[in-house]
Amino acid sequence: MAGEPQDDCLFCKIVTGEIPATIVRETDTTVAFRDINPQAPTHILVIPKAHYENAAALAAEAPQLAADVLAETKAVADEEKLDSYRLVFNTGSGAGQTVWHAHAHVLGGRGLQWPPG
Ligand code: D5M
Repeated sequence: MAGEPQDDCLFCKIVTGEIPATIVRETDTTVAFRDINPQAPTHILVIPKAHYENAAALAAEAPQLAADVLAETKAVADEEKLDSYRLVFNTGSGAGQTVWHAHAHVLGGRGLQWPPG
């Protein structure tokens, strides 16, 4: 069922604490933690606790939860004192998505090029 935890999902296991992560913020519906392979001085992932395979599924099936994730990206940016930052939702393997649990990348702390690759 939509939103149910998946046994084989890495980020569901971070939500339950089964896999450790450096958690920086948590709300009733979201968790934010440092990316294990940072691409910028600040690189934090914000995820919904409920399992949706990517941003498209999250937006379609749980729009309020998508809004919660977006609000938490702003809270993370404030805590990290980022004036400028980039939000990335890799959606689909062709866009580089490798973990099939919706997540927003919050990237900042250095100049960022545009367009992205
Ligand atoms: O991004 C998936 C991201 O997830 C990628 O930047 C690495 C990160 N990752 C993978 N495993 C972990 C753990 N265990 N902790 C923290 N971060 C992790 P994607 O957009 O799917 O390519």
